[in-house]
Amino acid sequence: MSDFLLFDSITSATLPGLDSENAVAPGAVAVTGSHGGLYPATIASRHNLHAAIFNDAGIGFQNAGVVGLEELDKVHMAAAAADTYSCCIGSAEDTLQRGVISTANKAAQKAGVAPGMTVAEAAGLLQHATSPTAVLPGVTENIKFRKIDSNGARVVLIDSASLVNSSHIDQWVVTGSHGTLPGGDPQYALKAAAALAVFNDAGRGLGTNDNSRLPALAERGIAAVNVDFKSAIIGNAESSFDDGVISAVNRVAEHKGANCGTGLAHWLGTLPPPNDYSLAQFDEHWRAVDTATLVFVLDGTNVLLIRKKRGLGAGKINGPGGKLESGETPRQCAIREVQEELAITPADLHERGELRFQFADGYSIHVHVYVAHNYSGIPQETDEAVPLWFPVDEIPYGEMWEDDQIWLPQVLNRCKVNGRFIFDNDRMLVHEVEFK
Ligand code: 6OG
Repeated sequence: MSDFLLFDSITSATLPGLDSENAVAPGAVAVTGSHGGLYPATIASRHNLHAAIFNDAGIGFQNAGVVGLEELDKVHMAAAAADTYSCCIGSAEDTLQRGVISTANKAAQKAGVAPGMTVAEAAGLLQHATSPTAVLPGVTENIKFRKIDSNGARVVLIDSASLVNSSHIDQWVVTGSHGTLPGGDPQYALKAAAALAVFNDAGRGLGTNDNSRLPALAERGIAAVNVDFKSAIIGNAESSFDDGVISAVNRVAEHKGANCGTGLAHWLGTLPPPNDYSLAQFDEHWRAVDTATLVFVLDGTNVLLIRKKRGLGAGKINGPGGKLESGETPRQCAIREVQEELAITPADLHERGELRFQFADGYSIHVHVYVAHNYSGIPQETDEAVPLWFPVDEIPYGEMWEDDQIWLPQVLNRCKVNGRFIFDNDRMLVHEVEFK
């Protein structure tokens, strides 16, 4: 039993009394496997620890492995860091047993902590350090997105791997975290089955090879690489993406052409982009491959649909409509398509919103929806479609695209729809729909 609180990662500091920002742990000295950057230091402060010991992660680019210690001096919290070559980053136990101090902040120095001292000795001294006088302001942990120009791939940038969640399945995830397994346990390599993951090599100290996330992720089929701690700021995913140079690769990444010494962003730009199942991709940069229309002709309580003979969704029941021709407005396209597919001309045409569809294979279509309250002519079968009338409360949704049941009832009820959908072939994966 140790007198100290041991956290393989300070991000999982959830001991009783320590799991809320207002909790007080008087005299509690934490020995952690985390690097001593800003985010871990802030968490230590906000859990009201008395003092803390981190791993210096090789100190690295812009001293990122120990900048948190200086920050903690602002609130007079004593903190020190162990030399990454003396113990395994990510293991609190090993840090306590084998760690040797490389860096101590002013408050820790006042308590007698000095470089060269064992972590065990330093932790004992820190119990008698003066108490912090305040708590550091919270840092908002960053999750950002980047698009790579050369292949259109979307990259998720997450400063701390502890924030990876199920929304990152199949994504490319660049983290600022060290590439060692917290607690040496392979199940903590990554919290979601990303398609690709990036870590910081944190100085390549002890445990880097034995306790690496990279082989653990290869077992799960996930391509993973580390970036050199001298090229990128540990704890900062943006820095890894912008400046990181690859320093270690797992076998899945190697198959995908990853090489030590290559810039991370350059390598990512050579890969086919991942499937993107996140609605965040419908941002101002999203452009559909095709623009198209859908028209629902109403006659009293009946709606005119078609059995589609060709084109996208052939065999399904849908409204008439189709892709815009060059120079055409959506309204002109809507009228022309109904004329071509059913030999009638729709009238009293009302715009009823827009639908954006992204398919997993990269195809996308932006559809303008119309309702027509009148028409001239008699609907006829053509090369493209078979006309079918249905009462509006008996629409055969089972034979239609999966999204229709979500928005068509409201559209026929005079609402305007704004919808975003991600499809994998015929299967709707994600959707978001608003009505006005
Ligand atoms: P042509 O291949 O006929 O243009 N469309 C969809 N309609 C619904 N209701 N749901 C979808 O979910 C759709 N994707 C495409 C728009 C394509 C036609 O197919 C419609 C156009 O009317 C994925 O030229």
